[in-house]
Amino acid sequence: MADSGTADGTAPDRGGDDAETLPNGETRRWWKEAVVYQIYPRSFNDSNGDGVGDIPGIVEKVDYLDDLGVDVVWLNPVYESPNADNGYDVADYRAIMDEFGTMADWEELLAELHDRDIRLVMDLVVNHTSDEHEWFRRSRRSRDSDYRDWYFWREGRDAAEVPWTAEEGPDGEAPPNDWQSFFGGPAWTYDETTEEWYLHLFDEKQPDLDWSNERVREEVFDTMAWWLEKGIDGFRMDVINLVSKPPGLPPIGADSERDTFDQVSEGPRVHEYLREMREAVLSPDLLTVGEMAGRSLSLEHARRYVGQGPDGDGLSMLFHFEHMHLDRGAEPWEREAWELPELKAVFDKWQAGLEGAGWNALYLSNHDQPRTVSRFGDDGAYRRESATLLATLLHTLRGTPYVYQGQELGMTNAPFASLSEFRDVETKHPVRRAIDRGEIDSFEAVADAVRANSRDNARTPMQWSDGSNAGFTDPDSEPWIGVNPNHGEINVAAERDDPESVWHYYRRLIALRGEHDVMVYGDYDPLVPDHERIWAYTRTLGEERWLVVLNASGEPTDVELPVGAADATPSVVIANYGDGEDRVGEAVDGAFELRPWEARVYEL
Ligand code: TEU
Ligand code: CA
Repeated sequence: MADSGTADGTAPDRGGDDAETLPNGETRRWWKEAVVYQIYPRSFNDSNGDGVGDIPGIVEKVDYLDDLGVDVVWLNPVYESPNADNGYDVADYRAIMDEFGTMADWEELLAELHDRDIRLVMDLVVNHTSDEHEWFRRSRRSRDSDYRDWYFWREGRDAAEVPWTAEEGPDGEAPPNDWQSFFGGPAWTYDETTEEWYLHLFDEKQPDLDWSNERVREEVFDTMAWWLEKGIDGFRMDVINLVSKPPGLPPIGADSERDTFDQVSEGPRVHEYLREMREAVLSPDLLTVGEMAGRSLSLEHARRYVGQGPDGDGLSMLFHFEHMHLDRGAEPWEREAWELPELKAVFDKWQAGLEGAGWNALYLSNHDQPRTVSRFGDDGAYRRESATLLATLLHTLRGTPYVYQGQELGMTNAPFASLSEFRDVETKHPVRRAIDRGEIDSFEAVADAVRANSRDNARTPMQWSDGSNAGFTDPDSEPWIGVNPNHGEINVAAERDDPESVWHYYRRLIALRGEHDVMVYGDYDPLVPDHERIWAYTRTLGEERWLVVLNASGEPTDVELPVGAADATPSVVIANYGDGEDRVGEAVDGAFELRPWEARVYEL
């Protein structure tokens, strides 16, 4: 891998583009070979005992990241913010949030990471700002403010003439259209100063920027250039597929199957804006990952987002949400049943769909999602086995794996006992609203589903030790959100001492990626797609061929795989039962049995 910068925070050389081509036509890139570790700073490590994680706290753990072996850190927003949505409401793009530290702390973090060849990717949150951002403050002042058209201001509609209504706002007046905020309620808030409404797809403290205004785009690109100048290695782009609103902001309409996400994602100018961004500030040596929110992203749009040719937008990779929607209903208290073949089909579709066209970002969890092992595995009897099986999946698909803090320990969902224990707007607001409107009886009536869905599962503090507050903050301090009571068993200290732990298994997988091109670049070919328990596939690069076999169930399961192995008794690369030693010399070209949640990777 290329040198990743110097101790003074200088960016790695982005030089000319003479990237190597692999036997199957893939272009070698550092960000394809990397494993990304996502840090949610508020919940990672608190250095000063105020109960809130911070940047000096991350600096204290840089050696931890180095030991784990990750190549990149993606930092959730650390910019100045009133924290209506934990930093996703930015008040100043060029300043660090007081609670998290200073710009000098951030610079130290960058230098310490680069010193260990770990790169830093920052979150770019530019679909909206905070309502406390200077641009919005000015925009709000008068209808003829210079900043008025940086946001969406519209007059209300006559409530008697439109089918939608809102509780807030003057009598007889309805919002400009029927769009709904993703955090519940209308996507519009009435502002008395100028007697108009402004658009916010998320919280009312997150007004949407109007990207059709050229000055907005220039300001965004300048901000990006400013951070690149400081030496960062890329951006994770928050809901970047929502930045082009359809002209006229058309209502969705009553009988439609569409929701607000469908109405605003992949808008008419989104690719134009991203190509402009590419021209202005991006380069193929940066890691750029677009978050493509919603469930309606097509492969056709996806290929354009990550296309590296002149017609592509040039992003390195994207986050789609298809697997994240399998078990979730439309509301935080709604759940859907799902079967393994559906989950496999989502991955098969995206593995094949971007082949030759772009690169996948692979994730099973992040700060917006429940914990991986609780959701796709078994966080009870087979926690270790299922967490390591899911780790095997994450690292052996084609794409760049993203590990969310605590996932490397097999951290689980949390047993939130009442609505007051949640902190997230996406959980609290819609549930309160539904209770007030009589749509649900009480929190208790929907507790299981809300607990299973909530983003707060991912936001409980990182479990460093079995001590009080899990070592996240001082023993006497009050963490901003409760610590999961299972930290006595699940924590960094205990798992580092146990060679069989989830942590050690992650560490081995991460190291393996650095050693085997086939694991990174190899072609992906699914086997037994309809099998209800077994997930199996091969990866092929030139002469090299790997077989991955996963029993994604708590039952011992027989399988016969059509692998056509040249060598019937291949070697085991990695396995989650005793390192697979008991399987050496065992044939894979006939029927064989896997134990509950067993994962094996063979070199054929
Ligand atoms: O997320 C966008 C998004 O689609 C989620 O909020 C979505 O509601 C959730 O994944 C489904 O459970 C991004 C950020 O990651 C999130 O933290 C922010 O709240 C949001 O944008 C607004 O900036
Ligand atoms: Ca702190």
